[in-house]
Amino acid sequence: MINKTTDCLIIIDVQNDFCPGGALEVPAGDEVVPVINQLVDGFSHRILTQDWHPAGHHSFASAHAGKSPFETVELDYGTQVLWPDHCIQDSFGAEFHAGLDTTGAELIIRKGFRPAIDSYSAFTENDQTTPTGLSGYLANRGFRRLFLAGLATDYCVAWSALDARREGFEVVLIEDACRAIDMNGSRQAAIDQMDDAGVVRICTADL
Ligand code: VGL
Ligand code: ZN
Repeated sequence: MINKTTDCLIIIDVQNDFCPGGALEVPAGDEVVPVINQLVDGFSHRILTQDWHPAGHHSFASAHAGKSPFETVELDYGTQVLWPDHCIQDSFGAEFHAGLDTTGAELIIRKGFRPAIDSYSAFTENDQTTPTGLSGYLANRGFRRLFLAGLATDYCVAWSALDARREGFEVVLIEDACRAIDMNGSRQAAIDQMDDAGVVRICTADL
C-alpha cells in the first residue's frame, strides 16, 4: 500500500541521452517510460532527477587526452568511469523523454553540474561529500519511504538507493521500471549491494 503522505516516487534520469539513439544509451531505456507513467497516479508525491553536465565535464572521456569512453581514470575523489559526452545542459539529450509524464512532479533535482565532480546519486556527488540537498528536502517534507524508478539501475539508481539507505530512508526499487547499462556484470553487482543495504525490490504488479 502506498502511503499518500510519507511515500515519494523518485524518477531517476529518464532523459533522451539514456534512451536508444542517445549519447549514453541504456539498452531499452525508453521501455521504462510507459511503466513509470502507469505508476505516477498512485503516488501523491513525485520527484525527478536530471543529469545536467556543463560541456567539457570531467566525467567525459573527451576531457581526458588519450582516453576512450568506458575506460576509467583516477580523479581526486577516486576512480571515475569516463562516459561519452551526455546530458549537456540545455541540450536535447538532457531533456526528459518526451513521453514521460512529468506534470505533477514537485521537484527536479539536477546533478553533475560541477565541472570537476560527477554525481550519480541524487543525494551525494561522487566525491562522497558534496550534498545535493535532497535528503534535507525529503526529511523536511516528511517523506520516509522512497520508491525508485528510472535509469540506470547500476549507476544513478543504485547509488541513489544506497545513499538513501545511509540517510535513513526506507527504499523500494521498482525493478521493472528501471533498466541497466550493465557493463562487466555491473547490474548484478549493484543488485547485490542494494540487497545488502536493505533495499526492498518489487515489480509494478506488486503495487
Ligand atoms: C548515469 C552515467 C553517467 C546514470 C549518469 O544516469 O545512470 N550514468 N551519468
Ligand atoms: Zn552523467
